[in-house]
Amino acid sequence: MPENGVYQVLDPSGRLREGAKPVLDDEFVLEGLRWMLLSRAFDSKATALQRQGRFGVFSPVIGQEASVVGSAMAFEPRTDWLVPQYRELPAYLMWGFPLVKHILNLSGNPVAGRIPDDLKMLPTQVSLAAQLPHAVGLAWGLQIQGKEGVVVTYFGEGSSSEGDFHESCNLAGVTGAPIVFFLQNNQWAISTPRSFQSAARYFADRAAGYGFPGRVVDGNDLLAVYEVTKEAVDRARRGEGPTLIESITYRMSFHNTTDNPSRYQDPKDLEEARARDPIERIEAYLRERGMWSDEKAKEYRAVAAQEIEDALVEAQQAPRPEPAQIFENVFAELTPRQAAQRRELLGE
Ligand SMILES: Cc1ncc(C[n+]2csc(CCOP(=O)(O)OP(=O)(O)O)c2C)c(N)n1
Repeated sequence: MPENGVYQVLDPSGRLREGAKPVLDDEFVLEGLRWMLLSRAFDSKATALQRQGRFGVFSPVIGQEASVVGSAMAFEPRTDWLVPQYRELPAYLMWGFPLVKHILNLSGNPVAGRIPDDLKMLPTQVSLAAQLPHAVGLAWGLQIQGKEGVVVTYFGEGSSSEGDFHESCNLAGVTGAPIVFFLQNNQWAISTPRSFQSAARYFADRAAGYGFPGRVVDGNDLLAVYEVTKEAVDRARRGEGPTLIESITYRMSFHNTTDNPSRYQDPKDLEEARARDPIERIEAYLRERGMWSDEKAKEYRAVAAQEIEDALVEAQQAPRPEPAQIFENVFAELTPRQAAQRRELLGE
């Protein structure tokens, strides 16, 4: 159901758009909503802990939960690779990264960020778009080795102005690598608005220049995001190459905990975005189908809060890291300069 070229299944009030037939069964949608609620609850708790000085800087997902969860649901974490940016917490969890490790990492534990060897995901990437060449290399490597698996890489519309984006899409197009480029257009790159990022009508239109399809989806519509991503995953699995998905959403909170959007954001925009809240939309849809109620909403929120509480307690009991562990998991072998720094730290 394209709405001005933007694929939608649900309208902002959660009603099925005319002619739309959802492909996800209710249990699967409920599971998606569970992840979305966990993500929202974690962002709120983590913000409080950051303000108390217990967590370091982080970027919340608030407003983008359908975009992250709906897309992640279309992959198979046992065979597919996740190459994230830094605003996709529910996807890390869906791939199996433990919440307790995420908490430890936010608390400054340098060892906790190590990705367990059995998970097919790369660490978060703060240097914008630097994950994209790695993602393409990974996908091309799978293709060359004849291994199963599709790669998904997440990035923002701001990151798509980096040269790495162009080079990665170009190489992926030429090689036909099994990859889904998932661009989250949340309208902001810190304080830079979308209009300053590109004169193109849609970021997804750029895909034509690389020789593969681009799709535009309402990123606040869980069902639409899932469908569009699933199609792209299926294409890649069939060996038909990459897809660029532009998921149109809105960053409903600060860029990260050091940012104050009231200095540059029109409050009306935020108000409008709140009326399109992805969680309320999918709750309304499920309610209409008799699958959601005030009691269920309370129950799911309580379960999410408990899961976070349990992970926080477990994190508190974890052994404190040793200062020299900051040198671990950076390079296989320390550079001479790092080795010297390590000796200095240890007083050797
Ligand atoms: C190469 C590089 N340049 C600049 C920055 C500083 N920076 C961090 S986040 C950010 C905005 C990113 O916007 P976008 O890609 O749209 O993702 P979002 O944070 O909105 O999810 C910038 C400019 C950086 N981290 N890396």
